Amino acid sequence: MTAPLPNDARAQLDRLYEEMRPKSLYPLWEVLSALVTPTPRSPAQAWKWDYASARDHLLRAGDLISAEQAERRVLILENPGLPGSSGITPSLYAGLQLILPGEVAPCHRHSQSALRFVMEGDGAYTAVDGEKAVMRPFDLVLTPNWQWHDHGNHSGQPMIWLDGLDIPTVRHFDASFAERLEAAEHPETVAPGDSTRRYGRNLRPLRGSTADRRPAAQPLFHYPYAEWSAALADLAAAEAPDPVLGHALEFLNPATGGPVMPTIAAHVRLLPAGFETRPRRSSDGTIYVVVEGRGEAKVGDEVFTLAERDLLVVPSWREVTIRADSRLVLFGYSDRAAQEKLGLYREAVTNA
Ligand code: GTQ
Repeated sequence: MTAPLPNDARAQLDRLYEEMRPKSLYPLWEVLSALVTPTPRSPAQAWKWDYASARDHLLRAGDLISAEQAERRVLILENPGLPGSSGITPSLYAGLQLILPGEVAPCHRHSQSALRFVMEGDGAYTAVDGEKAVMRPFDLVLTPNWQWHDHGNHSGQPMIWLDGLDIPTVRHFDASFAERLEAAEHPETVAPGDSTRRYGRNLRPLRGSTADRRPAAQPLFHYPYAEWSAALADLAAAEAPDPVLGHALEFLNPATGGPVMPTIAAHVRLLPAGFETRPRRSSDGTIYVVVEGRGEAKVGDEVFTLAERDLLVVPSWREVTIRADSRLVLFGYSDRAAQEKLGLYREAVTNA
């Protein structure tokens, strides 16, 4: 509502609202401007989690509860602007998962899609439909929706990774289904690394091959650090960085040429030492992991220093500038995959 009402009309309207309330009827004109905003007004806050501190708390939980007891032993990174939601943005979830040597996080599947980004440790695995991906630092591993997955650790060290899921999106649609496999571990269906060998180099099994075992729409689920970091470094050696993004590459689903999963897109960026991005906004609130280096992110009016393994969330449409004090490598994921399908995605570069 724009113009104020005469007092008697106001009083009569208030009486009308009171009478309507028990009938679950409400006046749009009182809330329209908050519902249909000219630009996004995310309740989420920009926030940074210091890895060392989160890790201490996670290891303490590791002394108190086993992965098997917990089903998933994870500390949720909940956005302080979204209390009680378990969301890091209104649409996405993030958590830090710990698997100790000898442990298994039991096999289950659910309608939520998940990615794992390894923070530390070497040699634990995620098995997807019985195929193990052996995980090394900064590898990306997917568990697309409704695929059986268990995690285990036969290495000698604790393993911690970031879980990124579309839990709030699935909740929004009231479309959550989940089930547990009776056995803790899915029987091995194929040798570890099978789908990376078949699909990981821009090739696929010749049609009709019985080895074409993965779902056609989601053949690849392991994107090793060794490969993506080499691609990014080659790019950085060959050309100048994009002024807005730096050197940036998106992880692809080879079946579609699009984002890695239906709801979630993931990418990596390399900012050379001394480089500063131009200010940018986008409608996809984004979660970042600092893979390498030091720098600073300015998000709206807030400044966050960035150090290795820090975790940062930038809400939708908050202006962000990133400065690299040394060579800075970032991993990021967002709901851009879903927004693009829905015709919602937008971005804007501010002229500095
Ligand atoms: O590993 O399947 O952080 O189902 C939250 C829910 C991890 C998992 C989470 C999950 C998982």
